[in-house]
Formats: sequence, C-alpha cells, structure tokens
Amino acid sequence: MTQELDANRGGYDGSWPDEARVDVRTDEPATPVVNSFTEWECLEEVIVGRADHACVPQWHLTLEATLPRRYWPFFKTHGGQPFAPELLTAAAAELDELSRVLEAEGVVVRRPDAVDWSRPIETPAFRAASGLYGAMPRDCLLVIGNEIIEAPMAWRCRYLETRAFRALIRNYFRQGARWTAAPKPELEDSLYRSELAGSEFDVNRDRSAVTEDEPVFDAADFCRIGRDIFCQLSHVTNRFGVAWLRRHLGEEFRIHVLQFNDPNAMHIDATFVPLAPSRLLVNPKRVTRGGLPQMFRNWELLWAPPPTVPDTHPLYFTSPWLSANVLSIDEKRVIVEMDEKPMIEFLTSHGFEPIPVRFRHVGSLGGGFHCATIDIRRRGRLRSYFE
Ligand code: DAV
Repeated sequence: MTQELDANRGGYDGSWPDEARVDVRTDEPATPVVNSFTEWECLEEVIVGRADHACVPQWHLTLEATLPRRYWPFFKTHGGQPFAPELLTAAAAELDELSRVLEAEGVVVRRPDAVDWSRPIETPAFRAASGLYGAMPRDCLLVIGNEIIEAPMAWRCRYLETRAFRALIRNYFRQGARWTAAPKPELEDSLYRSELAGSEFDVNRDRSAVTEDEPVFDAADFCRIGRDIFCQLSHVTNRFGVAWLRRHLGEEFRIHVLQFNDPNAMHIDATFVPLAPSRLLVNPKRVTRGGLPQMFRNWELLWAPPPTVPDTHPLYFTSPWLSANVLSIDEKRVIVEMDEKPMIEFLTSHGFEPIPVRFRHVGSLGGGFHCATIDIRRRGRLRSYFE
C-alpha cells in the first residue's frame, strides 16, 4: 500500500480526488471542501464548538493580562476543575440550538469530538492542571482559502485544543483540504513576561504577557478580508507569530497589524468585524476612524451600540462586547444574541437581517457566535476588496 493510500484509511471511499473537482452541470471547477476567504461570503459549511467537559484554566500570567479582574478569585479557586455542570448543560443547549438554526438556514454543521479536558497536560517544559475546552474553534483554527492552520496557542491549557477537531480535519484533508500546524510552541517560562505580574498590562505599550521568544498566536486575532488579512498583537499573539504566518501565506496575502484601544487585547472579533464588502462593524470603545489604515477611507463604519448584558451575568473571560461577536451567514443574514435588542435594531436599520439566538451561557465560557464557530466553506474566490 502506498503512503498516500495509507493516509486515506478510515472510511475513505476514493470518491474525492485531491485536485479540484468539476461540477458536471456547469463545467466550472467545484468549490474545494474547505474554502473561506472572508468573514461574510455565503456560508455553506461550519464547525460549531462543544462545551462538554470544559475546565476552568489554572491561574497563569496570561490570564491576569486579559481576564476581568473581578473573576480572578474564581480562577484562582477553581483552576483545573470542571465548570459547573449547570453552566455547561446550558451552554451545550445553546450550541445545539445554534447548530439547528444554521442548518435551517441551509448550512452544513459539523461538531467536534467531546474530549475529556480534565486530564492534565504535561511536557518537558510545563504542566497545566487541565485543558480548557473545544467550545471555541475560532481561537485554535485559522481557515484561509483551502487551508486549515492549527494555531500555536500561548495558553498552556490550550496546548492540545485541536484534539477535539482532529477527526474532522483529517476528513477535510481526505477531501482535498490543505492542513498545517504552525510550529508547536514550547511554552517555556521564558515566553512569559513574569516581571509584569501584579502590574499593568498593555499591548500598546510593550507590556504584553508574551515575549518574542518563539512564534505564538491565536487564530481569533486574525480577520480575513480576501487578500488582506487584519490582525492585532495581543497577550497571546506576538510579532514572531505574525511573521511566521506572513511568510507561510506568502505573496498572495497581505497581513496588516492594527492597533486598537484595548490594553488587555485577546482576539480581534469583538473589536473589528467586517460584515460585507466595504461594511465594517467596529467597537466604538476601541476603534477610531483615524486609527484605521487609509485603505478603509471609503468603508462604511458601523459603530456597534453598547452591549446590554446585565452586570450580574458572569463573563469570566471577556468584556461585555461579545454583543459584536456576530456570525455572518452572508452579506445580509447575521446571527446575533437574542437579548441584545439594540444590536438587532441597529443591524436591521442598516439593511441586515439579524437572526436572534440565545447564547449568554456560551458567553460565560468566553465567546460569541464568531468565537464558537469556524467557517469551513463559504462561496467565493480569492480577491481584493480594496482599490
Ligand atoms: O472582550 O473583546 C473577544 C472575544 C473573545 N474570544 C472581548 C472578547
């Protein structure tokens, strides 16, 4: 048996050659099984995360740099233990409902494996008391064109997070997708700026939790607008990580590093959210028109209304701006948190068709609709959206 055939074991029936197939009705090359260049083109297939067995991460400098101070005691007390079963059951129900809504809109939905995250992670360099979860595929997987890239994540508890998605990824590979894991980081103590513990963190003043010792990034610090990819440096994404991705993607793509008013930055997708060509939803607390590159001068900026999540609702990992963490099905249809009435009205008044879904408990785990999904296939080809 050749290596190629061997790699295809496990149910592969040989009906998917790896080259682009041809649609016999049109003679057009069929869209590859993995194909996504933007955040808004018509969504055909998506992975929706799973809350099962999610664990509270063990306290670490990278948590101090990003998480709301009021929840630090929660992490210090419960680190390494599973989240409360009631929270996980409620979050799982919301993720199931999101899946049903997407299916009803004509999207193929895949779900990851339910992994036991309570097992510790140990390498020669570190030990983490537990993993985190498989709830937020946007953080650990970057899809650009027909390639799935596993992100080199800076949180030790997230070191093996793509395990939940490996069975799906293997199948996408069998169907022609490209599959890459960025260099596995070592996550030695020297990656972390321990001297900043107990002081102020600010990604814009060279006070990030991570050094430049090795490349690290979370996929959710990147945002795709065709040939142009926008990202931010954060407490999990360093310059070295951006440089690795830039060289890996090559000349076809341009990576732009943006700066926002978000000292505790981790993930760009509640800050800078393109919804259609020339239409960008922005977080008014973090973005100014002058702070965006000139290339956006003709873009319509949609200033997100303030979030309405009650202060009593626990958001352990994030700001309340998860309200802006929407998922576009196409240039009109946008999945929005059901209780975020101002956002629903705002999008409606701008010609969008919001689809409300309940998602507050997933919010407690650190993400909105964009975080909890990863688009596998959207219609459309590689192109530039800027003159
Ligand atoms: O408060 O900006 C962003 C999304 C986290 N995955 C925030 C959270």
